[in-house]
Amino acid sequence: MRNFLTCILLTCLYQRVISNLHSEYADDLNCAVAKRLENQCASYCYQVIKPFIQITHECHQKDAKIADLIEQLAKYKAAESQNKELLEITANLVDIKEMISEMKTQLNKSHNVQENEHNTQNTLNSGLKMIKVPGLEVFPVLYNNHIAGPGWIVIQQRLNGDQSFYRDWAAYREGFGDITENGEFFIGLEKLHRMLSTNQPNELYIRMEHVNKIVRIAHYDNFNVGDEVSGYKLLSLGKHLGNSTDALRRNEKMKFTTFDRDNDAHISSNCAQIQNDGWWHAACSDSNLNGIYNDAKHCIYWNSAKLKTNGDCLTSVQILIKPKITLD
Ligand SMILES: [Ca+2]
Repeated sequence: MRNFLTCILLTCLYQRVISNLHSEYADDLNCAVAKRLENQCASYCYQVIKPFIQITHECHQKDAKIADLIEQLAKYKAAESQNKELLEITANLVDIKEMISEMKTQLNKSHNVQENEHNTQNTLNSGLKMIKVPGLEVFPVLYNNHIAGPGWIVIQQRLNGDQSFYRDWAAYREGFGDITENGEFFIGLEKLHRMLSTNQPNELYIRMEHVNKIVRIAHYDNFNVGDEVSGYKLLSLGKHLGNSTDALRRNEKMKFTTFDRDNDAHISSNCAQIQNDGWWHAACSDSNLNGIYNDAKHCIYWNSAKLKTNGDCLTSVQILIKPKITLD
């Protein structure tokens, strides 16, 4: 810029000198001298103005670039503004999602309270009721308040031999038979597992009537069964109560075995095939509540098969469960 101003100043000074020369000596100079001076002046001016012309061109280019940059900056600012709006919208969506999640939780709690109230009403009477447990659709269960008091659900019943209990794995998993007060049935291992999968322990109550009319009770205070992956393992029984022997203890921690699914501890045989049932066999069992009704060899019994006599065969069995009520 300093050079440019210097050039302008020199140009102006030169023009002034020439002008003075013209005014003072114009009459004395001839045309040739005037022409030469004019040419010299033009040449000199061009040399001085040339960089200015180049700088002017570069300035125009830079002005165009600056204009582009200003335009881009405006676009960036607009985009930044949009990003801020999107971030605010996203944050609002997260808040809304959390609110919906909280509302769902509250709704589920309310639903569970209503369900528990409904179930509590159900337990007051015997008979068939519909229940809902997590992971399964609604299904019927048989309540019985005559055998051991209110609130008990019958999970297995043998009364007359109408139903075969020598069934495969799928049948024991799903359940089978006639779920009525006078029917024979097994509720199914999957339903049993789900019903027992609560925050509180469950009791197991087995009522057994012998051929000689004697009634025995096997009562356990912490009955639990695992899922299918575990082989519906008999996880726990708890303390044994009642006037029977503790003939199920041997089966604790055992998986369920059917004639087509050998999960027992018998190395060379399938206990379900030996005893004609489906059960939590060890190698094998001291009980056979799913055995053949009124069969001389494989009748339904409780106690060691070696000690079994005809009087030990059972004419009826009811296996019941109920959530354990604690005073804690
Ligand atoms: Ca085996």
